[in-house]
Amino acid sequence: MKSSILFVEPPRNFWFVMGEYLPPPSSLLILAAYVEQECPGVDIDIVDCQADQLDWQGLQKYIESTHPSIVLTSGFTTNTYTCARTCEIAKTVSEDIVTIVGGIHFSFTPDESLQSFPEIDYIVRGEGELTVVDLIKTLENKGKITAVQGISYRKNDKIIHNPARPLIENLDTLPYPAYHLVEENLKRYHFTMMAGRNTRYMILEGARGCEHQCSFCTQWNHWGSRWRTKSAKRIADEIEFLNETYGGVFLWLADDHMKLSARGKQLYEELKQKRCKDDIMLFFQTRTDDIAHHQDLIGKLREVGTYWIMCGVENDSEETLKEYKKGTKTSDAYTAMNTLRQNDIFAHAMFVIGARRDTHESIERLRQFSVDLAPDVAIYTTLTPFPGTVYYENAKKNGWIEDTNYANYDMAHAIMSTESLTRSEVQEELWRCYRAFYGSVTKGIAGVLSKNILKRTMYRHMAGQFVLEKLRRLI
Ligand code: B12
Ligand code: SF4
Repeated sequence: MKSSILFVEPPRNFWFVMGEYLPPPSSLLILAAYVEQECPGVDIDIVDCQADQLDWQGLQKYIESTHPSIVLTSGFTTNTYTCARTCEIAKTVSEDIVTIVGGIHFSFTPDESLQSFPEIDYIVRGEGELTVVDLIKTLENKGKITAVQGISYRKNDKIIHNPARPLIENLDTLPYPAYHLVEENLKRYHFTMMAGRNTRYMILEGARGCEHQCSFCTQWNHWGSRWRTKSAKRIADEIEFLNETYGGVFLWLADDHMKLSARGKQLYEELKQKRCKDDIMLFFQTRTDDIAHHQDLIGKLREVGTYWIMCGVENDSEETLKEYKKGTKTSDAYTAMNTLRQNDIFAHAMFVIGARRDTHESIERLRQFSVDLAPDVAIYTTLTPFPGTVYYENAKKNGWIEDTNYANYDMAHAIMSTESLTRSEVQEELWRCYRAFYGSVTKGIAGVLSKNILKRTMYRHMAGQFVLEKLRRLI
């Protein structure tokens, strides 16, 4: 019998730091497109509980009324419990519904997750496309589950991990994300603080993984320490498709690392030929050294719609950067921020506090550094031991993890103390960081009165009671 498949984006808490937004469920759209291509005849549906404003009860009713044979969901660490609850609800509706989860968190915790959540039938580890199609077909044909590479599951109360599946070599073979399955929600997706309430927000993917190995990051490990990219032509075509077919304007490139060195020039050449370059607002993230070493490309990418770039500056201390295995220098951060500003691109810097040797004084130095660096947007985060990171292994071994509630692994909650600061002091330091950057009277007034409407919106959001007050309440 043909399967009917339901991809579920469950009800979730949003990340209050970045204000009001509603993202398209990108991981599910990317997977669904491949399933649709490879499993003709299979009935595929996506329910996005955020966009449809469904709570848990609403989701249950939806599953009851649609009778899927397989329910699939995706999440990273902070979303662990919402994924488990989705599977639990599916099993409440019918024990016969097969539940499948995937994504970074479950890939790194298959034993723990299968033990903690009996409602999960299968975990797809690592890259999802080939594995999930293989699993769906095997379930349909009552084939051998033991032969499906890349999955973990329970059998007779034992947890089985089938061997890993090799990665896809040519990412151009993947279809465009299946936005047609959520077409009625497209008008609802937005990221107010970054692009305005009425600007259509879509996510696409140009590359997977990273060749660097930062100790707090899951991404290089999840993607086998490799950086694979689609061709520049394919990325430009995908951007054009999303813009012309669906009116996508604020386009977020999900790539872990943009790697201008490898494809910045080619992407410029490709986008230069597209009409949509004047309509799009392209966002991507890259390293400070990538910008510092390719300053010439930044102006060019601005010409073809690049509008906002996020960089992991992380810290001012060269020693801490070494501990994080970041491989960048503070001088790269200055060059990167200056280059972005000179080219009229929103300069977004990420900082991390809470390293083992952090003290009140070292965090104060980081605050001063970040103010001096003067990005347009500064986001401060707490060092979070995500499963799959080198930091997690160290922290677990040394007993540093004080909060094991994954819902708090959102980089805004302090999870660990440092050698000299308690967890609550780290939390307070985080609040001080935001207060120093956004709360200063002169800066705040300049921001709130800025000619740039988005800068105004952002400063109102950050400096207004909302973010600072919420962060204060976490102390
Ligand atoms: C876009 C994005 C967002 C968007 C929303 C994304 C969304 N659709 O919900 C926004 C900006 C809102 C966001 C918010 C946050 N994000 Co975010 N985000 C991303 C980003 C850049 C891209 C996500 C994406 O579409 N990836 C592309 C897909 C295809 O990759 P994938 O999810 O890994 O999926 C593949 C496999 O893992 C597998 N798979 C995945 N799910 C499933 C499910 C099934 C059933 C199967 C079979 C397979 C499978 O198959 C897929 C294809 O091969 C990622 C980084 C990244 N490159 O992934 C960070 C990332 C996921 N975010 C992260 C974090 C920490 C957050 C926040 C907590 C805080 C923050 N600092 O931003 C908040 C949390 C919000 C919330 N409560 O959910 C971290 C997660 C770390 C971790 N290990 O938990 C990441 C990895 C960034 C990073 N470098 O650290 N995020
Ligand atoms: S933090 Fe950035 S540079 Fe470091 S490994 Fe992760 S994706 Fe790569």
